[in-house]
Amino acid sequence: LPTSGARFTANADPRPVSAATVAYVALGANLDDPTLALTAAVAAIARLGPVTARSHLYLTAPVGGPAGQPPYRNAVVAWRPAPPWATPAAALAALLAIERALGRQRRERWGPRRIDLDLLDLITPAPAAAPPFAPPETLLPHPRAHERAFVLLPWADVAPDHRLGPSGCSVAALASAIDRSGVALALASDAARWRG
Ligand code: PH2
Ligand code: MG
Ligand code: MG
Repeated sequence: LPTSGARFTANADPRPVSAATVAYVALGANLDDPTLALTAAVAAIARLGPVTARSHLYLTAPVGGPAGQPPYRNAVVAWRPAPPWATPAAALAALLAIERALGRQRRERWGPRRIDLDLLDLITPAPAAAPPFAPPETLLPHPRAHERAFVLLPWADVAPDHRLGPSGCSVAALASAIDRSGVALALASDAARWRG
């Protein structure tokens, strides 16, 4: 991936052409038809910039939340948000809008949901200055990603060498060290619907 900062075109247009922004999005669902929800979410995300990689589909035991909720489907995609979505705040707003369009209803924290789209990280070649006070949702990388096998395993499918923070561990290293009980590849029939 290009990381060398702004490039300049050789033509007459003097405006800088910034190298692509890359975002990683975690998808989760455990109500109705979770695989359909994840597939629909990827289609919606792809309308706002190319989805360049998608992980395997995982079947995962719920972590936290009320007892007895159904198992989750989880996945991670790499996304190149087009301007104006190529900032953390705009990408997050776009993902929340897609959640709402797909029928997400927020009842209780970590409760069952039709779709959950979490921005794991967003890498911009020339990042804008960080706002001095950012709400927790915009903290990147996502503050709980490194402790969740249902995030790290699919993330390692699409971006094993991505590092969480400038001097942080790679996604692959974190994934290989985490307890992966409760996280399995989805069955083939389910995975085939995800691959499309
Ligand atoms: N999301 C949560 C809380 N618990 N458990 C699994 N297995 N998968 C999730 O996506 C998930 C969860 C909060 O967003
Ligand atoms: Mg979540
Ligand atoms: Mg969420």
